[in-house]
Amino acid sequence: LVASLEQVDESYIMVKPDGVQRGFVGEIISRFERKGFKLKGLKLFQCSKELAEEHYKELKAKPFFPKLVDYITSGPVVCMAWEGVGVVASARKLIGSTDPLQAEPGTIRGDLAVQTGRNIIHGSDSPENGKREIALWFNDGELVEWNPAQAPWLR
Ligand code: 3AN
Repeated sequence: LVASLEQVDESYIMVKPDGVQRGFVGEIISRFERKGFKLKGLKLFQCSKELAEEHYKELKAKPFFPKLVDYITSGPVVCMAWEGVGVVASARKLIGSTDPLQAEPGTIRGDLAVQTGRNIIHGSDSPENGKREIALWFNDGELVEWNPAQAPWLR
């Protein structure tokens, strides 16, 4: 299998407060499951201002930074760690462009969102940031190593 020789990555995926409030948690999880990635961590979480600022520290100088922090802390988010071959790049395709009006139909943002400042989901932009963000949002013990191929009830 060619795929088994390729890099297994991790991506930090987060349903933002508007995605939670609009009831898209199940649909978003489903899209990643159906694609074939493996869930390693999952929690509903109220993010502090400090954590939001750390997560988005590369955007600190942007004029929209304070609004971005207010948005992400405005209600609970759903934090997810997904693992798989090419998961970072693939997740960004599933998610679609940052501006939902530019996102293709069939993508999460293309199907479900309108505004950049309310774009319902986050996905890591590089494998390095995937690792950094998962370590930032999850504590030790909240991530599970498991093998979906072990399905004793099918034997
Ligand atoms: P993405 O989330 O697609 O990786 P980034 O990393 O460029 O996009 O931006 C991070 C987040 O900052 C976006 N998800 C969005 O919530 C917010 N953002 C980016 N650009 C703008 C903007 N022009 N106005 C308001 N919020 C923005």
